[in-house]
Formats: sequence, structure tokens, C-alpha cells
Amino acid sequence: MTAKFSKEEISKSLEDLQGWTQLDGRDAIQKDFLFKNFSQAFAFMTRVALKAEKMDHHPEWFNVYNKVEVVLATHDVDGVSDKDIELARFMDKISSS
Ligand code: H2B
Repeated sequence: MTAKFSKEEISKSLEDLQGWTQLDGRDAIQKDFLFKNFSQAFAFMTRVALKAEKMDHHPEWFNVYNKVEVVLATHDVDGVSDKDIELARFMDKISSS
């Protein structure tokens, strides 16, 4: 069973991620990704979608052209868990290579 992280645990976990912050008023983390164009943004989303299906853990996101706004939360615990941190780390990894 996935455990819900405390605010302190979330802050600690975000230290080795790039540019993720906690949402105001909701237990979730967020980051806006910017790409060169829509094609790059959509390629990113496709790779994340495959990972999300494998993990059975899915992002909330919004895309316009080269921008992908991502919110990660674990609905089963109504907060943030290690699954969100793992997916965030994957997103950082594939978007900075
Ligand atoms: N994604 C996210 N972000 N949080 C969840 O709690 C979650 C999920 N639960 N994807 C999964 C699917 C669950 O609903 C299914 C039934 O396993």
C-alpha cells in the first residue's frame, strides 16, 4: 500500500528534483515543462504515458503548443506518495536529455 507523504517528506523529496513545487491549497506537486515546439511536448507526453501505464499511476496535465503543465498526486491517498516522486523523477530525466 502506498503511504501518504507529510509536507516535510514532500519538501525533502523535492530537493533532488528540478523545479517541482507543492501546490497551494492541495496536497500535490506541480511543474511546468517548456519544449521547443508541440512535437517535442507531445513526444514527452507519449513517453510519460507509457511509463504511467506501466506504473498504473497517471499525471494530471494540460498542454498547449510547447508547454505541458503537470500536477502529480496520488488519488488513493488524497496526497503525495513515492509514486509521484518516481514519476516526477522520470519526467525530469527524459526532459533534460
Ligand atoms: N493515478 C494517480 N495519479 N493516482 C491514483 O491513485 C491512481 C492513478 N490510481 N492511476 C490508480 C490509477 C487506480 O485508480 C487504479 C484502479 O489502479
